[in-house]
Amino acid sequence: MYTLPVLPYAFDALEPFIDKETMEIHHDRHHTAYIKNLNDALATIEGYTTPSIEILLQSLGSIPESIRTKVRNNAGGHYNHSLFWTMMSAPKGQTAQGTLKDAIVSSFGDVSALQKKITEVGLARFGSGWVWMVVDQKQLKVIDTPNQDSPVTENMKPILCIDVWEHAYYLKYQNKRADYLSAFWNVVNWRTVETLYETAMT
Ligand code: MN3
Repeated sequence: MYTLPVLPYAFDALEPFIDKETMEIHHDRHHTAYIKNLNDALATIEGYTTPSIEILLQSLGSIPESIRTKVRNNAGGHYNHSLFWTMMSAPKGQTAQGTLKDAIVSSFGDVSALQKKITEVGLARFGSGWVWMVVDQKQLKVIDTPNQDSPVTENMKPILCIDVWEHAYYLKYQNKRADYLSAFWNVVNWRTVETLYETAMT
């Protein structure tokens, strides 16, 4: 059984950039629904013991075909949102530091060039999905995925993610995904991103 992680801050902690109502609905209803659907689907496999969510996402081929799409969508939904909550924190004017900053400079030029690239990729994602910074073969890359697909399935290591489904921003930003993406940089928890980077490189 997979369970809903506790949000590591209050629903209103990200105001005014991400509003309280969006956070409450997104965490308590959307994320809860992915977990329920995932548990329900896996409960139909007799004697199945749930592995870590990462292992599940890397072994979707072993899931019975009749429920594989449901498991893929909802396991991705659970993993992606669990990571996304840790990606944000109350606005404190943080920026990237240390070995992560050095890697960003060498891969993208500087932090603002990285942010511009992530924004472009996030805007170009047609329909629902995610934009990511991942470590792939020890290299930093910016990628996007459709729906709830997760880079973990492709053995990449996500270190930063932004949900670009409309449910992540519609109440406050309506159709203006660009404004949401620009506001997001105020609430990035760069300390989390740095820790994920260091772990991914070891
Ligand atoms: Mn979402």
